[in-house]
Amino acid sequence: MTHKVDNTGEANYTEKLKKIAQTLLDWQGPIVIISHLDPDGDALGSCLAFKRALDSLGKTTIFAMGVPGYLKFLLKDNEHVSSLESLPEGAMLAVLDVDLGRRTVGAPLEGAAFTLNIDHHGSNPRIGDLVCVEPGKAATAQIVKDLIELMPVSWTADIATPCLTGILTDTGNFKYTNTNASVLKDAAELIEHGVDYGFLTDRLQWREPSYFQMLGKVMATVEFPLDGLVATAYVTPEMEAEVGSSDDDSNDYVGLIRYAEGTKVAIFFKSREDHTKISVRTRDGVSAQAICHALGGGGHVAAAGAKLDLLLEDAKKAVLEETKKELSRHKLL
Ligand SMILES: [Mn+2]
Repeated sequence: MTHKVDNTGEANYTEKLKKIAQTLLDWQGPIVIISHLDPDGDALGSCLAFKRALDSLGKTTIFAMGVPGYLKFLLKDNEHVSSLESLPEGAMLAVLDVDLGRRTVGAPLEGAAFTLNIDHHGSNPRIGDLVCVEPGKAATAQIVKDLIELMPVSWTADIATPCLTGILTDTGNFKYTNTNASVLKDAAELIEHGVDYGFLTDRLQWREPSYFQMLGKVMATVEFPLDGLVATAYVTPEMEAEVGSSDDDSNDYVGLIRYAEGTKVAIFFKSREDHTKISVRTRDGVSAQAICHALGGGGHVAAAGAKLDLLLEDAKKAVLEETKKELSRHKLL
């Protein structure tokens, strides 16, 4: 991979996107499209809209992602491969919704003739030949929409649907505080491009019946430590084995417990054999990013995550310690 850092900045977002659009239009080789570990609706939606737009221009694209079951309905046959062993000769590598770092999956970064990175995470280190990071956007799919509009692409429902999926996912169906007028305007325009909105929002909520059995078990673990300012819940492999539930990150338990009245921080622990993953949600300026960054993870102010090389009980202690610091910083404790 190239270790070039794109220092041209975000001074002019549209100029940067125009440069990306022209580079894509001029590119004659294959374009490999990948995203992050545990892909969500924005990872898939951004990549798929980007791919379909480029395909409509006659470009050769390869989309590599291990798509979780609940999102597979968005894909057509033979539209993706789960992963690539190596990049084809002369390929551009397009990395969406994540930086060119350790959480990138789908294909190796080595051997790319050119690297393109489009993302909305402020913590992105801007590595790559051409990088557009716009933290002001609620979803990478919004950036992809702006990019598509700078290319001679005719919008279709097939392109607009995954694009809107990314926006829906990263705004929690327009519930999170990152929902603003530009998000709703982009969504409205995508619906005008033919998205079957009623179908899409319904279908995106479908979960396997085992999810609802697991929900009961997870909710039985809820606790409210640190003077009730924090809501926690967890899942263990034993609980999953009992209901035969799959681990595909579709289970937004943290999104449910974050609505416990009086809480500023919600933390969900996913216990694994030799590590624990956490998802953190916050409100009122308390930073999930600060909590997770201190633990080796990252994300946004209101939503972040980390992977800790600790078992559940030790992970709980470590995370609550960082949470306590962050709450103290805001004079809430
Ligand atoms: Mn995203």
